[in-house]
Amino acid sequence: MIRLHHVPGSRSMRVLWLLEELGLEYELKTWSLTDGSLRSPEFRAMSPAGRIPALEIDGRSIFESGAIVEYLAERHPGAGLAPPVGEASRADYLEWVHFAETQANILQNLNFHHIFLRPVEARSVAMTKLDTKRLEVTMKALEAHLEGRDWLLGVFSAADCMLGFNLDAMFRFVRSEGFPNIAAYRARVEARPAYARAVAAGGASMYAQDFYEVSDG
Ligand SMILES: N[C@@H](CCC(=O)N[C@@H](CS)C(=O)NCC(=O)O)C(=O)O
Repeated sequence: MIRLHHVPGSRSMRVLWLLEELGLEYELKTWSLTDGSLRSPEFRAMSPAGRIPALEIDGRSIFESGAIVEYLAERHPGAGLAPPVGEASRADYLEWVHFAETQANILQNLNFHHIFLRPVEARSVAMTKLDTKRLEVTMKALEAHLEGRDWLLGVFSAADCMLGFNLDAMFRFVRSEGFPNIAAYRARVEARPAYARAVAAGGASMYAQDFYEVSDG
């Protein structure tokens, strides 16, 4: 039995998408980010920081989306979604798996700045501008890396499941002009049948606006 602990539009989408790419059977248990249930002993037994996702698999639970994605890809070597240990492209793969989380942390900050933090007066324009700049730096790096590549490693890999999750958020905080390679990459992600199945099963984006301007306060 594989059970994914999930919140729509959250990092559990990475795992859900990879489960679909691998053609595995799974159950979804959906939680809320706002009702306090992630702080419950039941959930913290699976994910000690009270964060989504957690995956029940092989008689235990695993937390941290990157760890889960790496574990699943390695558990199914025949799918070819992770370069084997010792192969040259393994370092590239690990870099992009972890880069995705660096970028997701900035996106998470921007979600707080623009959407979640209450009261609104508690939001900081300076921090919002700083995080928007920091996001732009990661997007420029990604844009340059995708030049001449369809996927992060050239061929599709589990690193794309890690980074592909971020795509829904990126252009809500930084305008898409100047990022044609990222826009084309996003179209390739959305055209994958497994991605479409994951979105259908897991619920769509949490964003109510296409773009969030940085207000001058
Ligand atoms: N590095 C962790 C981050 C997990 C994380 O922050 N998840 C968010 C949802 S995308 C969450 O559970 N937030 C609840 C909270 O911060 O209380 C991972 O990749 O799994």
